[in-house]
Amino acid sequence: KMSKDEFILPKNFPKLKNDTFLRAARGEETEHVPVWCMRQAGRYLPEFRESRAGKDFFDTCRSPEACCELTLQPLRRFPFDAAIIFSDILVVPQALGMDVQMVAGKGPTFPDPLKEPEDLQRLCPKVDVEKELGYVFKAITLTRHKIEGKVPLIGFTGAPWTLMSYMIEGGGSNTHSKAKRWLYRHPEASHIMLTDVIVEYLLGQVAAGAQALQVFESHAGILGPVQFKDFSLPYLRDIAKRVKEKLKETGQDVPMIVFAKDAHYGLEDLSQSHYEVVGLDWTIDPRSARERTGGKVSLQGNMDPCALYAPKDRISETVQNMLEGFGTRGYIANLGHGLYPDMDPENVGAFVEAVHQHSKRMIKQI
Ligand code: 1CP
Repeated sequence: KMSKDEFILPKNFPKLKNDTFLRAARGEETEHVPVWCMRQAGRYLPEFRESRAGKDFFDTCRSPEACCELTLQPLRRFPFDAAIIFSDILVVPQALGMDVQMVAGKGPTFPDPLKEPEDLQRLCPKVDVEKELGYVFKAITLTRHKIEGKVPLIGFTGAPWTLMSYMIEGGGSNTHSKAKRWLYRHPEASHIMLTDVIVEYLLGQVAAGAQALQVFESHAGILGPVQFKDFSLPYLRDIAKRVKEKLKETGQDVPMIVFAKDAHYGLEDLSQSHYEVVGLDWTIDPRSARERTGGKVSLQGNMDPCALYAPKDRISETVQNMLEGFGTRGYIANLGHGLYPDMDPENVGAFVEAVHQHSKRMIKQI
């Protein structure tokens, strides 16, 4: 039995028992298609709502024990093939010195967002990532111990454009017109230096025990192809390239996933951007995604989350079609975006089971 102190050191981790997710990320053979869900640790689970009740969201993010418990909850219910650490992309703007609060019924809110390029001077020019985000690293280390090698643990970050858009917009938005106004009015002040912090943050997560990394460019879709090429793609590439180079120096190899939501036009480019896996939203047809990425990467996604509102037999049918579209090799099943709070956990279970059952059968027949 380990003492409490040993759980905080990123060494002597339990041996990984199910590496299906990691093999699929690298395009290797598997016995079944691995599956996990974005927002699998979330409000659709009653035990999640109970754990979170009455507690501030970012206080929860700062507690390694709470993050560990929330990360493990979905694994107790469903045979997911990966876990994602409970945290949020907005801890990075906080580390840069911005105030971010989670307002009930409204979502993340920046009381004092960036309004003009002068405001960039408010951002901390040289973030001490270990000091500001060390609590995430501690959560990862503790969780990697407590997960007992059941499945790999995924670390994550928001991409520069998505983070910048929140920092300007001040919260969620339908039009993102404040953030886009900034891009059109101040293109020269739109290349704000988030990449260094993000690279260091991802490397810190790996050092702490993360076994894969996902970069969320959740607001890619509101950019057109031209702005995507200017303000998103170069940073996505730079991040993966720099993280990979650094890891290589120490002989480490951690698969990276890029999820640029609604970025149809960027699919070819994304498949040549140093990521092993490209995550897809549900508006992309699996077969055409395969054609356009030409076997260069593994694919992840992309069932419409709302398909989980259907009865279980229809979920199973939808999964079957999705598997036939993607094929079973170099594929990680997931939703095209996160689970919603009103979803029935039983249907999430049906989704996971359908992926495993259908894919096992399909792989045996090959
Ligand atoms: O109190 C609560 O529980 C609030 C709901 C919630 C949760 C469960 C928020 C607020 N964040 C999270 C956790 C979270 N966020 C995780 C870990 C859990 C898991 O995935 O299993 C992850 C990976 C994120 C990442 C995240 N946060 C993204 C990228 C993914 C995506 O959805 O595109 C984004 C955009 C955010 C911002 C955010 N945090 C929370 C909300 C409601 C939002 C979206 C706000 C908006 O734009 O309207």
